[in-house]
Amino acid sequence: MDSGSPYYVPAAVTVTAGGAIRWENPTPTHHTVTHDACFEDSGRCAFDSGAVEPGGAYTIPNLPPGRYPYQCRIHPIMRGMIIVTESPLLPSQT
Ligand SMILES: [Cu+2]
Repeated sequence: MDSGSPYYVPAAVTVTAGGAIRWENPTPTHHTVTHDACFEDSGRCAFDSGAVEPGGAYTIPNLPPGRYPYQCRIHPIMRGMIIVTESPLLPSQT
């Protein structure tokens, strides 16, 4: 979450399975980090922070590999993407 614009920063992030993912909220207003599937009745809701207070943070311990588009319940124009990969990226030169 960025302090100056109503967007998540960075908008998209790639992490390795097993790692924690942490959001900080440096803005003066509440925000949420809500997996898009939480807006469906699919039972695939992976994470929903609830309202994160100004100066607060939200951490997901880990996620299974996959792509996780997410948004803010309070500001639907705020959207981001988490990509969780199976294993650490290999060096390009081997
Ligand atoms: Cu928001």
